[in-house]
Amino acid sequence: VAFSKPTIEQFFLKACKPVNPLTFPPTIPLIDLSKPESKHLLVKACQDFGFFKVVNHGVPAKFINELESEAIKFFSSPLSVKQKAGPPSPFGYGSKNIGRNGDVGWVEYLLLDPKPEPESESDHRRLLSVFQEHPEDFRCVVDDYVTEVKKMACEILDLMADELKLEPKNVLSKLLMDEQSDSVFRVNYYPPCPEVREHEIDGGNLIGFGEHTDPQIISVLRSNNTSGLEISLRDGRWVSVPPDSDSFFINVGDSLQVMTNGRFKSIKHRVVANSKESRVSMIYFGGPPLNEKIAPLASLLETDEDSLYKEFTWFEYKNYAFNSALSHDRLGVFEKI
Ligand code: GA4
Repeated sequence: VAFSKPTIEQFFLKACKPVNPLTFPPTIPLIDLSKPESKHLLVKACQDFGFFKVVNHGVPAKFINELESEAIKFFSSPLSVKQKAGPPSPFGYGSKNIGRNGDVGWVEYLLLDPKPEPESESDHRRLLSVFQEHPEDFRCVVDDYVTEVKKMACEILDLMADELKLEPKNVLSKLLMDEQSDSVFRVNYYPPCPEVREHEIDGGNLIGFGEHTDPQIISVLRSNNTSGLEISLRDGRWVSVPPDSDSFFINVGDSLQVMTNGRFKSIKHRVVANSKESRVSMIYFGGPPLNEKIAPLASLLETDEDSLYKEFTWFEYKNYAFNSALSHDRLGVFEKI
């Protein structure tokens, strides 16, 4: 075959072919909840990214602002006061140490039970006693916020189920609505980044919260206007998510990835604390009851399509997750070979 040298024009055309501007940087999918027809976009976002932003969400600004100001009040109090609300196992105040497997981040946080059980009441009294003046007010502010955010999470799960033609329609949301639903609420405070050069990543960014996927079904995040959140694309690139305090960010958890037999992706994300401003975020992690079997929904499987995953309950998965390091590829262990 004769080798024909490309002309200089052809060479440049090829070499300078612009990268598709949609792929870099990708635009974060935007879902307008006031338009129910956006359920198609919502499912597409779960398949392509496992992540999207929600506007017209219906959560009253009053609840959001009250929670944010209570959080700032708490995190601004003396360390000795905050420590009275610790340790964060399972609920309470934590600082720098994340989980029980040696992970650290430039972060302080509160882990809260979205619906405290009578048995955990003493834990809660200890936690609330920190809010010396009005402990019950703090609980009310959390309750108001969580109720609304949970409602939104269920609405989103119902839209997904509708678009995927799942039966019954509430097959996903009923897991969060269940009395026994094992959900968590987290408030994070990332103090302004001091001039410390340990725990550095990527030449200069301090890690606030290391890379991980969320083990539950769905996570609903809201932050103030300080940047820091990054999502990982499938090719390994990290993309910074522009903060938007008026919107919510949703991500697919490991359990939803399994329930959709891998159609939806549970997204790897992290927080870098490279800012001079403090970042405050609040996340509702919607999980199923502990005894719930996490398996692909039968109606989603094509004829002859097998589950990609071994059988397990949320209790088993959660146990495994909580005994693993933050960045561990937890779902990998449950994949069929
Ligand atoms: C990530 C999602 C939630 O924040 C969380 C986290 C939990 C914790 O902070 O204790 C874990 C982490 C999260 C997954 C792996 C384990 C457990 C820290 C960690 C190293 C509350 C959750 O449910 O899982």
